[in-house]
Formats: sequence, C-alpha cells, structure tokens
Amino acid sequence: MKTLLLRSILAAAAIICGSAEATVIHPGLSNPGFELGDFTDWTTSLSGGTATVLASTLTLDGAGFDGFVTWAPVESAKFALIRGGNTGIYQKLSTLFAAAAGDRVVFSVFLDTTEERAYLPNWNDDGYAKLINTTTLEETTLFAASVASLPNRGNTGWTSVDFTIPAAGNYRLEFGVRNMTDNGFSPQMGVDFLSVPAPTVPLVASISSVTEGEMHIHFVAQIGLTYTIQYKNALTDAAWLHLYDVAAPAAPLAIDYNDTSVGISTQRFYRVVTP
Ligand SMILES: [Ca+2]
Ligand SMILES: [Ca+2]
Repeated sequence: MKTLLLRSILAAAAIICGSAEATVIHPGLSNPGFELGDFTDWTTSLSGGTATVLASTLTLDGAGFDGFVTWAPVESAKFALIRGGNTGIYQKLSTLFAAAAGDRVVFSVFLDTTEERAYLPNWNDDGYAKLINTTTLEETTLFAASVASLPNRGNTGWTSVDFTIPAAGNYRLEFGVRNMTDNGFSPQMGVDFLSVPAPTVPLVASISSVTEGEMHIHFVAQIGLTYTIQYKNALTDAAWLHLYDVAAPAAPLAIDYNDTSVGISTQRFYRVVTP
C-alpha cells in the first residue's frame, strides 16, 4: 500500500511524495499468457513447423535426447509452444502493441534443443525473441539461444525477460525457432506471461483552498490503479475516515476532489491510498 499524507490548515498545503506502479497489461493485449487457449492477439508464420497452446504441463522428447523434460506454464494454466519446421526457415509467433517511452515488455521464454553438439557447426538449431519498431524497423534482440550455446541436447529453462522500451511507438514482439542443415530433431520454444507494464510513476498530491469551507485534493490517477482519499481532523484520531474512491482509469486521469465537508474544522489531515 502506498500512501500520501497531506495536512491542511485552511489554505496551507503540504506534499509528500510516494510512487505507484501498475502491473497492468497493455489494454490492446487480451491474451498475453495464452489463457484464452488460442492465438487471439497473436500471429503465427509457419513453414512445416507447428504452433500450439498447451494446457497444463507438457513432457517433451524422451530418453536419448535431453531426458524427459516437463514444461509447465509460468502463468496460470497455459503457454504457447512453437516447433521447428522446414530447413533454414524460422517458425514465428508475434504480437503487436503500442508502447510509451519507459513502458516495459516482460515475458518468459525457453528454447529446448534435441540436436547433438557433436555435429556442430552443422545442425545448429536456434531461437530468438526480438522487439521490432514497426515504423523504423529497428530491432532489439531480447533472447537468443542455439545448440551451440547450450549443453548437449540442452535447454535454457524458462527465462524471464524484462526490457524497458526507450521510445514511444508501435512494436512487434516476435519469437522464432529454426531447424538448420535438415529438418529433423526439431527445436522447440515456449512462450508465456507477456505483460507491458507502465513505468513507475511518482504519486504526487497537493491541496488547495479557494473557498472557505472547501478543500481541493489534487493528484493524477494512473492506469489500472484505484485510489481512496481519507482524512482525520486530528492526527491523534484513531482511524482514517473514508472520503472518496477513484476507480482505476484507462488513461492517466487528473483528480480534483472538492471536500465540501470541511465545515468549521480549522485543520484536517488527508491521505491518498493506492493498493
Ligand atoms: Ca499462461
Ligand atoms: Ca534440427
């Protein structure tokens, strides 16, 4: 819980700074962790490979490869799996979203290979995650692994990626997995738990009084966060009293709450609380 404490003695005002972070998924993404059980919001580009949404756990391959590796979702009950296909062609899974500067892109990914390192540099199957600005086409590689970068027939394990987007724009988050030299012993890539949280925004509130008997409380409510304004007439009072609730807005919202219940109080203390 984050709180802001404000003290008013009629027109006097005090500001105490805090911060609030909304771990929200970008409003444009309704299926970021594949919990709808399909590829809503996502695009697949396949050539001989497969892309599936898996419920519960999946055991990939068997003895003679990397053993029975059981993959479970990172988030809730489902995750996506893409498998290598035709030789030299990336099998792709991607999604589009708009981001502001400072937004983060957060997800989990793994690459699981079944080729032997003994045959390198051939059969060097690989996989990647890239963030692509769809206007400038600038690419940032967020994850990369291959047979050469892993133990024999190895895997990366679920890997959490957390990248801060430097510039506002339209982006494509793209995953790719590829067979090399031939199309046997396909690599496989798991994807789960995408979110695009907004940056941490300082919670700054102020108070002002223009009309006797009224007190205005000002702050900016951030996306996805609820707020409650509370007050006491003396700091020694036992409890904070409820004054006003702010529902979570879909865009940053300037709040100017007018407390007309001040009455004859010569002082009143306020705080703004967000979970
Ligand atoms: Ca999931
Ligand atoms: Ca292969």
